[in-house]
Amino acid sequence: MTELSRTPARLHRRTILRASVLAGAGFTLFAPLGFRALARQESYTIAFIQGVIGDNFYITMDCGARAKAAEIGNITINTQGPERFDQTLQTPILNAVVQNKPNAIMIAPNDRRGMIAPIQAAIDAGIPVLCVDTTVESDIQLGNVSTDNVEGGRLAARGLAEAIGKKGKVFVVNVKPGISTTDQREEGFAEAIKKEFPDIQYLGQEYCDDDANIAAQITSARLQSDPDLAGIFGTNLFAAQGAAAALRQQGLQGKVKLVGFDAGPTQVQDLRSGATDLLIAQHPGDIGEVAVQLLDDYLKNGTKPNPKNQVTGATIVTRDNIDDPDVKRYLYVSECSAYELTNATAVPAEEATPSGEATPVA
Ligand code: T6T
Repeated sequence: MTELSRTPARLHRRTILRASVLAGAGFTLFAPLGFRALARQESYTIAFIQGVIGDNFYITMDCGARAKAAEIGNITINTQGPERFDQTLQTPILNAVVQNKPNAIMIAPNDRRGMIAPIQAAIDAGIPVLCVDTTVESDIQLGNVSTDNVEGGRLAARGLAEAIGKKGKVFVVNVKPGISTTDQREEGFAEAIKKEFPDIQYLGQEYCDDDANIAAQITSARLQSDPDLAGIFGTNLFAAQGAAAALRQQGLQGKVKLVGFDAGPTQVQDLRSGATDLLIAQHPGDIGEVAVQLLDDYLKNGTKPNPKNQVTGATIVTRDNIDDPDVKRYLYVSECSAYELTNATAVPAEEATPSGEATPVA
């Protein structure tokens, strides 16, 4: 198994240390709004706004959040999300959530710039906002918990390069410009191909708007225009699922190699059947668990996430390791009865990829 590292004991110690330093400095006087409100309250509500509903990645994250909330006790998680990955659909959902005055919001913003103003409005209304998975190009949020997506893109490049014998044409099916995570995966992929694989020609990316049907159309068109295509990287669940469907339809599964980000049920089937060669499973349940823990620390003690940017792991899934229990536990679920609390922690983002190099841990 290969993972992006996770060694958080130090992080936890730092958090505790910070809390006690603040307490010694008479911190109740200057306690943030969320904390003051909560000191007198026995239970509270966290609103979780997903990037899109019905996506196994966010379903699994929700299960992690709920499992952690149940473990801590007296926390209600209210979950909702837009029908499509679209800031014009997510903004009114966030606005309505703010009207209901939850104690905190965890959100996967649909656009790195477009969601800044709606998030600022929530903060102005006195509600702390933590970004999960995706983020905004701003410092206003309480913190960020996500996969190291640039590194994930590099891992995808290396996996695909191995699969195609380190030579030939490759192409990326991406989601939509402005989504922080998938933009970063493509950046990491492009960078690693350019730096490490001189005999691979990167043909660039096309966007599927988070729609597997469009991803299939894009892939089919590309197979027509470049019949010597060697490999494809699908940057998320729907991009990869659509690319696999196109390869199957054209009888090219196993001939044109496919690496997909995420590990939804259909992607797992595609891996088992040979339409996909490698998956990079994020740990969305861990993201949900860590997010709820960070919000609990903040609401109860006024302790802000420290550092502000924290990352959880990712696991490379192949046909050879998919039934290994340490890998299987990261395949995404469809319902929370299949989810087990991992008591996950995160690492500081800056420690996850020292000097921009890969840090996979066996
Ligand atoms: O890949 C995940 C998530 O990390 C990304 O931000 C959007 O797409 C997914 O939800 C998978 O569909």
